[in-house]
This record gives sequence, structure tokens and C-alpha cells, in this order.
Amino acid sequence: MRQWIAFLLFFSGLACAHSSSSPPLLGNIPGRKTTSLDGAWHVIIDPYETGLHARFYENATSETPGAGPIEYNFEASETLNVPGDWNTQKEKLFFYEGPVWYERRFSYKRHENRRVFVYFGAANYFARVYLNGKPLGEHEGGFTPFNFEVTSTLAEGENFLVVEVNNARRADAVPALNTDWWNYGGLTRDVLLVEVPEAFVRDYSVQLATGAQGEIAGWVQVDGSTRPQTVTVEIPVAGIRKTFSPDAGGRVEFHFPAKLDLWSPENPKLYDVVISCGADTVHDSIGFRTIEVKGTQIVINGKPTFLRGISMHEEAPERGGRAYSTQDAQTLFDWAKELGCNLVRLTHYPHNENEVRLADRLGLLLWSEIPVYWNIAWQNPATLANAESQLRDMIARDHNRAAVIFWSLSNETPLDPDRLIFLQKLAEDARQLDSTRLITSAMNHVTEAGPNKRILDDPLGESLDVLGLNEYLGWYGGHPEDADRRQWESKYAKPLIVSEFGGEAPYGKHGDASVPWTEEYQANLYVHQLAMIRKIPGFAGVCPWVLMDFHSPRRLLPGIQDYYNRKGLVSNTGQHKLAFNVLQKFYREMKDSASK
Ligand code: GCB
Repeated sequence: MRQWIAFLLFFSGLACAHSSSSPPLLGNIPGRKTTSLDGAWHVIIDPYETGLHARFYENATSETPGAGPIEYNFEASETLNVPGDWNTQKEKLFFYEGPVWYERRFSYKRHENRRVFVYFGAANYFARVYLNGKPLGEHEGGFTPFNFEVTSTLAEGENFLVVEVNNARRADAVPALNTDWWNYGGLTRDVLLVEVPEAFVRDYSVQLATGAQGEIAGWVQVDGSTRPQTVTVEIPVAGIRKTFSPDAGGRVEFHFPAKLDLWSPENPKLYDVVISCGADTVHDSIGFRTIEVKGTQIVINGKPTFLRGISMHEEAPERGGRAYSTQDAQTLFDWAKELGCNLVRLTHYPHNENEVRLADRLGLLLWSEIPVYWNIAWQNPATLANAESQLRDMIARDHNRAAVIFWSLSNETPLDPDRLIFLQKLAEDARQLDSTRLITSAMNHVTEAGPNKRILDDPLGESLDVLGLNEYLGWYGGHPEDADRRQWESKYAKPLIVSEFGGEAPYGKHGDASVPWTEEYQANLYVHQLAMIRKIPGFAGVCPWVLMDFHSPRRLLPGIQDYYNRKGLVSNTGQHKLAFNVLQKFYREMKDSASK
């Protein structure tokens, strides 16, 4: 009983500290002092969440005074690699959804006048974090980074970090109960200790002012009680060095002229940008470009640009499971480049920061999205707060990346007044957090205007800069040839991107083009879809579904799907299907006609 009361008191305290994860902190900054905590972590698989009241986070042993019988032992438990999902590391965990406790020991040498943060690239889905038996806080949301300050909790010498990660699905979560991707659990991205001076650069934005090619607009946020008098922003190769004084809140805002080589898919030029304040200096590689909408066109650096896209999940080629390395991202982006893409739609959640940084170097434009997917609890204020913090953290992490041109709020959400209020709030937030990028959403609500005419008709369109349309004519209903007669319109005179279309075929299954599940059927569907899509008024780009086959718990057809969504243009082991060539040919034509 006593144990239960203590447990309840402890967690009611923790509940108050729900958002005790510190404000966003840029983690993977080149030049910042970090210590990796990646590698083998001991784990306890705990389906009944026994570890909460048995206090696994204390890491007690039978020698601990008053401990009584101890029914867990991290040291004697199995290990999992971090970063990595648990589902594909151990066969017994393939379908597991629930709590797993992770433990990692490390030694640390403290330095005077330094602050230390523990930084998690992502934990899917819910995490409680403890250092040396003390709770640091918790975090909800499986794809965004979070951090806790540990300056006063770190011990000189040996330390132990315990993280409970729980990927149980919940109706009030984001995403909710139903998705068409695998719910990979675990510490799926890097874990770092980040060391900074007492006063440090917590965040910054150094970007071109909206639509202005010769002017930088930005801000720096300094954190720390005794703040240095000045903040310096430099772009050494462009001969830029500006000094500013932070206000009482540690913030600096600036505008200054700059003559820079613009970043574009053809010329992904990145500049070394140096921000210093007192003892802290960060270096970032930043590209500068503008992105605007003019009528129904998307305009990059003043030039109307047709978006030759592809959608992709963050699924590792060959190995399977959640992708986490730059090599995983390189393989996927190489295929996107081979297709002739200039845009990748990163579905349906924020992907790894290393992927976004690679796109910056390769000159691939990105559509970045939060997992507001299908139906979620639109009326629940906690669900909205959760979606808002996932949006905030996605933007906070990537707002200096030239590659990212779209923040996407949602995918295929049903028409409903509460849903509209919810998404309008997200659109407002996104604009406030970053006025330099375009806001979009993938929608699928159409009205029929005659047998062959469909109108994209979703009131959310009012709040967006760019409209995304998902449609599956020829797969979920109709035949590929029906596309020859289908006409499209949109209620809003804004750029329209067909953000999904596709059909399934396992690699190597051949047959007549009229037989579904064959590569020939999939290729034929692409031929008719692309011919239809290019006639859509306001057509500004296309992102077919999907680059590579991916694991999904909803795809059960034996011998064909076997828990894979097979709409990939490439199989999960890298073989190119016939439809790959169809899209590649279309993109060559679009590229040629744009350069004429
Ligand atoms: C969709 C969803 C996507 C699915 C896809 C499919 O509309 O946006 O997440 O995987 O259809 O394959 O059905």
C-alpha cells in the first residue's frame, strides 16, 4: 500500500511536469560538443508496465538498503541497439506494442561553467526519462526531438539513464489508432549529451526575408541567466559580420542586406553560418532561397517550378524497419534522383534530421508533415495541444533547412467542423512559427459534378497556400482507363499537387495489364494517371505513392502483401518495378518542357 501511495504521489508530481522537456534545442549542430549515447542499451520488455510501481528507474540491487526482493535486473537483461526500432531487432517484438524500459550507463566528467542536456532524436511514442533514479520528465510524440537539462542531476563519474518507451496506440494520440504504416517502437534516433556554456545559443533562424532575394531576416534566442552583451552572426565567405545586442529576454531580431548565391535543386549551395555569443559558437550549413505562390504556380527564387515528386516513408531499404542512418537516406534519395525528382514528400511524420540535412546537400526539395492522419480526436484539447507541439518541434528542428519548402498539417482527414477548427489552428501556428514556407495538407474530399468530373472541395483549402490531392482512381475503385475521361477542378485558385496516387504490385509478379497486383497493371495505371493529371488546371506538381514498399499491419494478403504495402516503385530489397520507368520518362518530359 505504502508503495502505491508513494507511486501515485510521485506520478502526480510528474504529471504537473508534463511538458518538463525543455524548449527545443538544436542538437546535431556541427561544432557543438556532444557525446553519443548510441549503442547497446539494456532493455526490459514490460507488457504490464510493472516497472512503474516497481521503480525500475532506480536501478536498485539487493544491496540497496530496504530494497526487499528486487524482481528486475538491467545488467542481466538483453540489449537493443540505439538508434533502432525494437520490432525488427528481435523477432518476438515484431508485433509488440507496449512499454519497454531502456537502461544505459555512462561515465561523465563534469566541467565548471558548463550546462549539459540529454537530447533524444525521437522515441516512439511516449517516453519517461530518469537520470540516476530521478525523473527528468516525459515526452509524447514519436518523431520529434526533445531534451532535458541534466546539469544538476549528472554525477561526477558513473551515471545511469533509464527511459521507458511505450508505443501503445491510443484514441487520443497523434496519430490515433489507425495508420497504414508499422508502429515501430523504441529509441529510434540518436541519443546525445549536449554540452554548452552557461549562456548559449538555443535556437536561431537565418533565412532570406519572405520573397526577398537580397535580404536576410532572422533571429537568435540566447538562453542563460547571465547573458553576454552581444550576439554575432557571420557568413564568412560572403564577407558578412553583424553584431547585435539581445533584449531582456535574450532575443535578437535582425534584417540586413546580403548578396548570396541562391540555393536551388540545380545549385544546392550551402554557406557556413557562424553564430556566437560569449563562450558559445555554433556553425551551421545554410542555403538561401525564396519560395512563393503566384496564382497557381510555385515560384522558387523567382522562377515558376514544376514539382517532380515522390512520397516516401522512413523505412530502411534492405534491412527493413525504421531508417536511421545517413546511408539509409542516401539510398532512398538516390532512387528519387534516378526517377528525376526535385521534390520528396516525407510522409507521414517528421523524418530524421540527417535525412533533411542530406536533402539540403543533394538539392532535393522537401514536403515535411506531422502525423495528423485520418481520424483523430478533433474535439479533445489535449490532442490539439499534442499536434501543436509536434508541429512546433518539427519546425524548430528544420526551420533553417533550404530543402524544406512545405509544412504539411495533415493527411486525408475527414470533413467535420471540429476537424476544420483543429486544422485552422495548426495553420495559424505554422504561419506564426515560420512565415517563410508554404503551408499544405493532403486532402481527399471531392464532390461529383457529373459522371466524369470531380472537384477538390474541402474548406481547409481556404487556409492553405498549396493544395494536396490524394486520389486512387484505378486502384480503390474504377479502372486505370477511367482516368482518360476524368476531369478535375479545384474550388480554390491555388497551386495543386497530386500528393498521392498508385496501385500495388509485388516486384516480379507479371501478367496482363488488366490484372490487378501485376507490375503491368501498376505501370498501366501510372500511364493513364499521369496523362490525366497533367491536364488538371493549376497543376503544380505530383508525388505518387510511393517510392519503396513498406511494412504495414493492414496489408495481409498472403503471397502478395505479407504485411507490406506494395505500392512502391521499388521493392523493399531495391528492385525497380516497371512503373518506375513510366514515372522516370514522364519526369524527363516535364523537365525538358520546363527548360524550353
Ligand atoms: C492513402 C494514405 C497512405 C496509404 C495509401 C494506400 O491514401 O495517405 O498513407 O498508405 O493511401 O496505400 O492506401
